[in-house]
Amino acid sequence: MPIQLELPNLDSANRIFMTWVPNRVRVRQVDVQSSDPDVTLTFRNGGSVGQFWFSDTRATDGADEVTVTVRSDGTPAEFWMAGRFMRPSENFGDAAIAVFQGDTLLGSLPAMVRVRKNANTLSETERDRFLSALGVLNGQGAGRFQDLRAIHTREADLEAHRNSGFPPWHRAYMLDLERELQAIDPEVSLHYWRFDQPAANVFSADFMGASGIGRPVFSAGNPLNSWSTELPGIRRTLNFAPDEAPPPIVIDSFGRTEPVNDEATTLGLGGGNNEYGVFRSIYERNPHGFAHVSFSRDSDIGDVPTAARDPLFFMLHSNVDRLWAKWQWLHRRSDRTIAETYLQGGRIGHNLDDTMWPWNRETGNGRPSSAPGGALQSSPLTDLPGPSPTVAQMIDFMNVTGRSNQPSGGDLGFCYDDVPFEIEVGGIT
Ligand SMILES: [Cu+2]
Repeated sequence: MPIQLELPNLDSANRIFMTWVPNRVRVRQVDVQSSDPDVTLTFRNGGSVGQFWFSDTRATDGADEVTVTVRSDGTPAEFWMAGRFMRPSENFGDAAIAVFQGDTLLGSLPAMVRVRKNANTLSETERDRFLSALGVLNGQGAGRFQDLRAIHTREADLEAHRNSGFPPWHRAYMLDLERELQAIDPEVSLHYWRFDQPAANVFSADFMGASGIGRPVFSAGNPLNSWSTELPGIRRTLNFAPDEAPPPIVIDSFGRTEPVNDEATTLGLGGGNNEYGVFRSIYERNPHGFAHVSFSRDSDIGDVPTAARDPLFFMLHSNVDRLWAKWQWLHRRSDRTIAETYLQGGRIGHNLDDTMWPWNRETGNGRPSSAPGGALQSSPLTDLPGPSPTVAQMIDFMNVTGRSNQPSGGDLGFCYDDVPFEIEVGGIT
């Protein structure tokens, strides 16, 4: 009675990776003899750290196990499963799907519940894995990271900023980097820097660098110690102590200041109707812009053409993306057909069905003169959003509307540790 499982979440080495997003699992008997009986199987958590839930249907949440009858005529049984919110993995294999027939364990499939986490709370293993993948990607300045830097330029400023497409464009950009890191080490995620909280572990010599004048200070074994781009090293001076959150930002020549918007403030942006356009215009300036200038003026991260030299930039933008994701979840703003979910930007690249530069490889006609890096890599787990993503495809990144067959999103294979998957009312289940 051989059993075959069909899971959508296998990487190229047949390893299972999941997020909070439910996935359909099909189970069938193969090589069936005419005398074989139907079998009843139970699937449950077999891991110690990463945990799953199981359900008969696509749902927001489920139980610790599911039991299905697998017919001997070869027709598949199916169920749904996802990583259990707040129970992510730290390493591959600390989650597992255990398969039982009655009380007999037939087998256990190692897996990982892989999500983007608060960088300040990572284990040393998670932190070091992230750093070493970054080091490989950068290749002493000669690696694929060059393309990722070359995307974020003055010439491309209006593709990425100052308009409606700012959040989706950067979501694609972060996904591009994360997929490159995962191609090096599939256990890595693009963890985020919560710039509204103290993050002493982030600003340490073993991670993004301890405070220094002009340059952060790294421990000898840190891959960032030998970081190199157009210039050797990273130029960055903190305007705050490493164990403090960034201070208020000076906003005018009179020295008046305005605090960096904290998470609660950001989640409340959008006016009474929680409109995207209102949210975006404030959020792009504060906290996003304010976080960028929480450093002295000669820091790479404070200026568009140099910001992406500093790997902290990507952890800053992972948090900017997380804030949009959390706002979307809180206000049910994942359905592109709801007017408040997105405001058409007018300019090319900022409307729902526009493709985004550089992944669309378009140059000239209002686009920049070159398109470094080219098409978006697919992940071993999904072909979505495809090589040339549209703005709309970035919106429903967890497929909470269940409209993955329409040009509106689909499970893009990443999640945030504190943003749950929740089916939106009115979505298709
Ligand atoms: Cu940017």
